[in-house]
This record gives sequence, structure tokens and C-alpha cells, in this order.
Amino acid sequence: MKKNHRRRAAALPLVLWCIAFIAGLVVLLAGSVSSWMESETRAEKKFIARQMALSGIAIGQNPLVKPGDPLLGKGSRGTSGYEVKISNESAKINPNFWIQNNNRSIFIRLFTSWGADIGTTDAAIDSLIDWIDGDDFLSLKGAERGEYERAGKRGYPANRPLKHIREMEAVMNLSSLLSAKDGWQNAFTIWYSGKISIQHATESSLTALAEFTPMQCQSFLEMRAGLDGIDGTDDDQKLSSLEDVAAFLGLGSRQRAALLEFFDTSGDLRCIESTGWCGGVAHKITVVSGTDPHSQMMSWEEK
Ligand SMILES: [Ca+2]
Ligand SMILES: [Ca+2]
Repeated sequence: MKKNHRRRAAALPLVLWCIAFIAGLVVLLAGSVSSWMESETRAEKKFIARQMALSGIAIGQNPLVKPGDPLLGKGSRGTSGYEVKISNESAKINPNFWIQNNNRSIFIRLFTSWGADIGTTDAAIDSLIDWIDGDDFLSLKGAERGEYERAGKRGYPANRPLKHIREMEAVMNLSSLLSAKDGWQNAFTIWYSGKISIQHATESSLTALAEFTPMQCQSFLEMRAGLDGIDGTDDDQKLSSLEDVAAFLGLGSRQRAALLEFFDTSGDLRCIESTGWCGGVAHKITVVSGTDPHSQMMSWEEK
């Protein structure tokens, strides 16, 4: 009897230890299962948000759907849905095009309108020229292989046209100028090549590049948007002559010369930015493609 009692007494701590161990295991498992379920739910939400964004892209690519169309938005951020923004790449500056056409002045006007001084602007442009040109000849304030190597960056510059706008952040003397300007990416494109389309030009480029006064800008944008007040719709005023625009606004000779230097009446390349949501999770798809139904898609980015 005594022996059995001792055995039971010895077994008790073991049982208690087992209970504690199992309880710990349950808590641990519960934690893992809950975080696994959470990540599953997030993955599912991300999947649905992407499907939403894809629906938005399909609608935005339809040439019959114009800015302001109610089809460009569905649902809400809180639950699920999408929102599509349509803009035009031909309203932007293609650095490859302007550098290869030896035009510095467009960059001087843009960067000084951002508040950069002329020394910083010159160094940024010279370095962009050196990045794009195929040779190793150093521009006055630029940067070729030696300058990058001394800064500990081997294998630069690219010595070819930019393949992506974000590549500009790697250009010596240009990167700091760009990082001081929020949304600098919106000013540039590599998909559209040519002078800026006056049909799609933004207020900021008309002011910075052609020195439109605020009043001239307002008159021009109101005239161009037509009766509905929305750019990119069927009632827009079609602009077939820069001289007519200059005459309509009564531009001075300096403004007129800038208008002719930097702008053109042609150019049309749609940029569709679609954001899909599901339960607080967002997915964004940006597509650049021609407005012709048979035109090729030029760029597809997701994040
Ligand atoms: Ca070079
Ligand atoms: Ca319109």
C-alpha cells in the first residue's frame, strides 16, 4: 500500500507537468492557426482587390469610355470596388527624346520652376546627357564612368536611353534634385516620344515651359475642355494649330516661341491607373496603351 501511495505521489507532478505542457501547446497552436488564418484572409483580399483592379483596367482600355464616365468607379474603399484614372502620356516630357534632340532648355525651365538653382540644374542636365549618350566624354558638369567609380558606384552610367523613369534616380547630380520634388515622376514618360501634346498638356507644364500666366492658363483650359468642363471627352475643342492657340490667348513673342519649341498638336497615348480594394487591402495596376483598339500595350505595372 505504502509503495503504491509513493508511486501515486510521484506521478502527480508528472501529470501536472503534462497538463501544463499540453495547455502551452494549445496556446501556441491557437496563435499559429490564427496568424495563418489572418494571412490567408489577407491573401484572399489581395486576390479580390487585384480582380477589381483588372475589371477597372478592362473598362479604362475601352476607347469609348472617356474621363468622367461613371463606369470608371464602382463600390467603395471600405468594402470592395475600384477607381480608374485616365491620363495621357503625351502630356509628359520624354527625357530620351529631348536629350537626343540636344534640347536643354526644356529641363532648365522645368527644374528652375521646381526651385532648383542654375548650377544644380546644369549639373543635373549634363549628368543626364552623360547617362544617355553612348560615349565616355565628360560633359562640363556631368558624370561618366570615372565620376561614378570615385563615388563607389561601378558599372554606371548606363550609356544608353532610359528604360524606365525610375532609372533617373540613379543619375548622379540629378537624384537629389528629383528627391526634393514630390511626384516628380508625373512630369516624365518614356512611352510617348515627341513634343508635348497641347491637347493634353497640364497646367503645370503650360506654366513652367510656356510661361502661361494664371489667367491665360485658366482661359486655355476652359476653352480646351469644352462645355462639360472635362478634358478628354468628345466635346473638347480640337486644337490643330499652335498659332491659333497663341492668337487666342494673345501670347507675347517669348511665350509664343516657347509654345512652338516644346509643344505640338499631335500625340495621344492613354495611361490607365486602376486601384482595386477589398476589405482595406488595395491593389494598383497602371497600364499605358494607345487609344486605337488594335494598338499595342506598352507598359503594365502592378503594386
Ligand atoms: Ca556617356
Ligand atoms: Ca470635354
